[in-house]
Amino acid sequence: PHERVLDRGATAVAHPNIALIKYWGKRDERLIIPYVDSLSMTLDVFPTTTTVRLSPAAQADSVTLNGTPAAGEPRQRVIAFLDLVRELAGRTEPAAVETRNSGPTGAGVASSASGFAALAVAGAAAYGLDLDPTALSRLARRGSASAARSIFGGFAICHAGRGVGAAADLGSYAEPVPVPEFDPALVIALVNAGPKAVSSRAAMRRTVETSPLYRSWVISSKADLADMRAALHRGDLEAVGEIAERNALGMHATMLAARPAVRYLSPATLSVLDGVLRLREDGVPAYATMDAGPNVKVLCHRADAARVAETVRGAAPGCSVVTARRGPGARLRMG
Ligand code: 2P0
Repeated sequence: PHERVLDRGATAVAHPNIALIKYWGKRDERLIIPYVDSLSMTLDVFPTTTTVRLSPAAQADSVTLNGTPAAGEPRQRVIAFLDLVRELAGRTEPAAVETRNSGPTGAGVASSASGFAALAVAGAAAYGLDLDPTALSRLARRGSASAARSIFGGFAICHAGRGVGAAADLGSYAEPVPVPEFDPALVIALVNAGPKAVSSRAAMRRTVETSPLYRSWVISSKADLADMRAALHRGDLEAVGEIAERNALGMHATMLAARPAVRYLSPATLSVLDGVLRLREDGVPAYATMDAGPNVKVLCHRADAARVAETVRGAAPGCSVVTARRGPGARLRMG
């Protein structure tokens, strides 16, 4: 089996996840340790497929993103991640990485979550590391904290961990939140699928360093998480949605208060939010969440998804709408 891995490499598929309780801000930038716990739903759309092939004869790693050689920051992040995998595996060979996103890249639809989850699974397999899901999640976190959650399907909680250094690293990983009966829809309104103006990494740093609202959000986020866990276990979509919406708006408020302000929300975002309010006034439970970009994800019952999608389209003409539901965890693709 080892020879086959060398020949054909290892291919993994991972899906993005959307946080209902957000991660925003790192207390350790090198180890990527979040300030807050987060909780997400892994989606069944926009998978990333990544192949890692060892190339012992090459001088350096090569990285291809959607068929084009990667350069600059994205390439550096993949190489730094491979260095970490090699260190864990006690190996030194360079690798060729080929990755494909079926969704938009860098647009606040969690391409780094699916990307680093797929790279963790494929990289570990290619270098012969035998890691359990917890260790894979911890490893994926070193690429992007949100990637720790995409190792798992359905709902997952990512622990921020305690302490510093090795203790923090050990304690910061995701695990499933088993609520098999809870199977809502997430209607994604892509109001702008282009890459974001400010990377979430830079925006988080600025928020932590300059926003007077950041500490309050961290405190309220703890309460939101406790409420969210209870609501999920009850299968209470209205409570889950309400908590997710307030947590996301609070996160954006911390960014708006940063100096200078980080504003990801656009006029089209606000139009969709108005549409979501109208749906609720009409008795349709629908709740919005937004990440590091203007796109809106609307949580609703699956039976209401078509109505929600129609409202969203009307609110932001020209946007593309994709309806997702809970999806699978990251896995190796055989053959
Ligand atoms: C999340 N986001 O919980 C939050 C909410 C965006 C808003 O995680 O710096 O790509 O690589 O750890 O995970 C996006 O940031 O950031 C993100 P890094 P990541 O989904």
